[in-house]
Amino acid sequence: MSDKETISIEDLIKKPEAQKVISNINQELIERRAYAPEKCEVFSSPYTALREDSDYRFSVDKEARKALPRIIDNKVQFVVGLESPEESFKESYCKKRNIGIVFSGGPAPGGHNVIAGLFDAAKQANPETKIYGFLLGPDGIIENEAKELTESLVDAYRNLGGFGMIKTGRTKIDTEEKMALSKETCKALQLEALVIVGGDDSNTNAAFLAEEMFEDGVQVLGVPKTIDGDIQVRDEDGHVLCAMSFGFHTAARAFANEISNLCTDSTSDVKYWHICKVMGRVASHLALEVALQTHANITLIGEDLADYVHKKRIEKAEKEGTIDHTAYGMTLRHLSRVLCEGIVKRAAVGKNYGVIVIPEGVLEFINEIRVFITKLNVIIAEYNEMHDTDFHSGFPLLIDKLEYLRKLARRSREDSSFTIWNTRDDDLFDDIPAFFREGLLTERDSHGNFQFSQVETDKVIMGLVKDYLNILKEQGAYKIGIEKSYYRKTLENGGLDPDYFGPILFESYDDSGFLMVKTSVISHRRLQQALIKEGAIKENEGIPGPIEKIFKKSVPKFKTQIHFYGYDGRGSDPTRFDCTYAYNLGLTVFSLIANGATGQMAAIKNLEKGFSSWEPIGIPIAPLMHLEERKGMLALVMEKSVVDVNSPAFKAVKAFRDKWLGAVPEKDEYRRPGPIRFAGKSEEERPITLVLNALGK
Ligand code: FBP
Repeated sequence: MSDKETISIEDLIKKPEAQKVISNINQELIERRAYAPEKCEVFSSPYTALREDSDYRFSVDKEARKALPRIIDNKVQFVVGLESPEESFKESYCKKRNIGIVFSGGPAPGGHNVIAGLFDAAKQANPETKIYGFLLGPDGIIENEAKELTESLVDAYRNLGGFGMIKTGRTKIDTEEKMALSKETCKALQLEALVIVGGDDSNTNAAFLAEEMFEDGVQVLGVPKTIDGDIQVRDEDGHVLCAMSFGFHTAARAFANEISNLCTDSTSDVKYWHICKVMGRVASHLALEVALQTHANITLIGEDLADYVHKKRIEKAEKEGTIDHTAYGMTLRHLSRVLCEGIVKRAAVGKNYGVIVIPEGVLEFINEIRVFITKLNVIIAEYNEMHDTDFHSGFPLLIDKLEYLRKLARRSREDSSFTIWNTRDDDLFDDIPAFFREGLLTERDSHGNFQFSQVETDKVIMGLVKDYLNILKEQGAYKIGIEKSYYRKTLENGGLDPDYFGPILFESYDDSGFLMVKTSVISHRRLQQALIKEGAIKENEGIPGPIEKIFKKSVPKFKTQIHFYGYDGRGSDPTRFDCTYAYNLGLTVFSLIANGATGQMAAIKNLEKGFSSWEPIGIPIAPLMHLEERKGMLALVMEKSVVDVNSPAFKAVKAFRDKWLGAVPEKDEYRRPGPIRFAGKSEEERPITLVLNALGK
């Protein structure tokens, strides 16, 4: 095409076809916005009521009873449909209300549907009802930064990921001043109810606000949100009330899609180990689901490492009449050995590549690291309390922070009652690579949590793995197995007799598919010596070309590519499961509000079963609280749920460990979940973890 025939860019972008492809309103967006999630059966009734069920029992922490007396005796409530209630009920159900809603903590796919469900139910009950969205998380409540949510705004975000409509933040309403300001905001907006969509810390906040505003008549409700999947509620008798928070399925599916693509690339390019760190601040639920979705070669589960018991050490200690505390839980060194074992086994069948999934919070489950994190949490919190500047402003550089720790270690030598940081701690800390020390000293979030996403966990673990693989290489234990047919062909093509050289070169020159070069042959020189010793070549004679080729092929290079899956999956558009789940949570929360509940968390019981079995409920938050270390002190927080190593889902992953490692000549057993599809039959119904846990009961 000549220049004269080219149309100007201005004219090009005016063309309707060009506008269509450039527009940010694409077909996927149109379909998502138009999709109406199914409603649980109870919501087909014009009204809903709450039925209390005292059969679900909780063991209540006495501190929680003391701190939350007004809501501690709340019961589990089931939402039930009502066709034609009394007039007085209708009046109170349908009265005009002002309701506030806030997102708190990290984004989770489905959040906009919680708003949409609440909005639809509230407007259906009374079109005059106003829903206010607090901006930028709890700060919006404290500073009264809110906007009234309109139909067009809600419609623009239906079934879409992120928390873009009102944004989010991590501030905790944890001081009298912040609490007073929050109360003022609720008063100024004449709120009847406040909905907090958040994780364990945010639901903890919801409980304290519910208690505080009980007398003012402001109802406060929580909604279980977090991609980490660590809000799972059971009662004391093990009945599952909330199997999973919303957002988990989407994030896991997004990570799994990416990781399964790496499995494909890895088996094609056959030169990299892909190291995939996946989010989940502490619990390894996401890693577990990714393992089930992808069958990656190795998946670490933090809770499993903590559960490890070194039997030999225990037996030895028993014989000596002592207790070996170090025998419980896996050390970082041991973990690196376990990984190396898998890598070496795959290499032996010619697979010097693969995919490893590492949960973001895995270090929390490694004893020695956990101790450092806890100690440093206390040190940082104490410093912040005693000084005008916070620890990180006081010591902006690593070198200053280390000097402060050294000072503490010196103090421990002079004062035996000072035990938080002693010389041994300081020495052990010194042995850790600088980047990791910096990571461990990183700023805590507003809830006092250690920020695992800021630490290069993978680098720490893989550093140790690389070091040990080098040792194994020197010992001749880490080698790439050579396919026997390839070996034969190479030697025959070079005019050499494979059966003559085979026993000289290989560990056992039998009929197996893969041959391992002898462990003693660890270098070119050693190979030459072995050939001379066996009379295959003369002194000073070079190594025959085909033998050299085979030897080179057997020497592994350990090459890695590091990936982090977190923010990307967190920002994905929700799966159909999360769209439906979150929308029904929104409907549930309105039902709780309209029926006067407070201090409850909306949930859907039977999430692990088919949609027709889903039951919207309210779970009392206060009885779920227990004491946990935060900012160096014990604080009441909602209990996080970690992976249960006795759960069917975990046991399934364990049972398939060897198979998925794929240390066999055959093809790897990878599973391809495919991308998140919103429509169509191929979209799976719910997380595999839930399916297996339900089937295993
Ligand atoms: P929530 O518990 O608030 O849902 O956040 C979870 C999470 O996505 C973790 O997986 C991750 O460790 C953390 O947030 C990252 O925090 P940030 O967004 O502050 O970097």
